[in-house]
Amino acid sequence: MTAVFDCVSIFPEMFAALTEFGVTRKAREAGLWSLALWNPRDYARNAWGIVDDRPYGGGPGMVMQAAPLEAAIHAARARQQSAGAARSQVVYLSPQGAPFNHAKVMDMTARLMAGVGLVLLCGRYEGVDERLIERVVEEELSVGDFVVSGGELAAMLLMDALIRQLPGALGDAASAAEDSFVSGLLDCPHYTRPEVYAGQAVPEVLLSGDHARIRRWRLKASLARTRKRRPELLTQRALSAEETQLMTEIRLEQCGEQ
Ligand code: 9WO
Repeated sequence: MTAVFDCVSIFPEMFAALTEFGVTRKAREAGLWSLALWNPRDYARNAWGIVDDRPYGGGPGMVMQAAPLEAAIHAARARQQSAGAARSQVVYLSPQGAPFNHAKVMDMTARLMAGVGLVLLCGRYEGVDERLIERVVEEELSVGDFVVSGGELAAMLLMDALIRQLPGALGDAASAAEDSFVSGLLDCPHYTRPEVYAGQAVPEVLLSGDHARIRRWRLKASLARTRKRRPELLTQRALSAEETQLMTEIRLEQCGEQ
């Protein structure tokens, strides 16, 4: 089943970043996902395609009006039905949303594969009239604690994360199941040729051909990195007996460094 995406945006050309490049382009060409774009300007009831107005209560900037957005979302939902979606879910990307993380990626991918189309609403200016959000938005999501110029980059980031999970999206060599965060840990360092670069050698174990030792070294490197950079990930996750032993080694080694 094709994953069905629709985006509502005043800058539909931005989505070429997904449709024209890399893994996401190949996956679309293979029919794993489809995308249609809906410009609220085409649904404005004025001759100039104006879809924003001044905020009630005053202040700087402009707010996107509800009506043209609702009309564009309505058109998107209709397209999703004809593309084979059983139902649609409308998501608004904003810094006020719930955190988008790996658990959400897996959840939303499962829903896409079960035939739930995603309509992504991309705001611009200072945001969207709250009444539109109350009427049609089922989920508000944030991709990080920062503000950018509009919701498009966040929508593309979300879509990319879901698309690479679709079966067949990554080649045989790569697998989304091997990704960082599937294990709940940060990824280990990677090396390729040459063996010595700028006087720095590749860790000897990676040249040994001893797959058991290599696996253990990588797991230890992942644990050490996670402990150093994202310790909260370790408190949210149980450790196996092997991981507990590696953590003990890491603590002893890092005490020696200080
Ligand atoms: C613009 C602005 C201008 C003057 C004064 C205050 C202002 N606030 C904003 C603003 O927050 N604009 C947002 C732009 C409105 C919603 C769409 N935009 C957006 C989405 N920026 N960043 C996101 C986003 C989405 C998901 N995850 C992280 C950030």
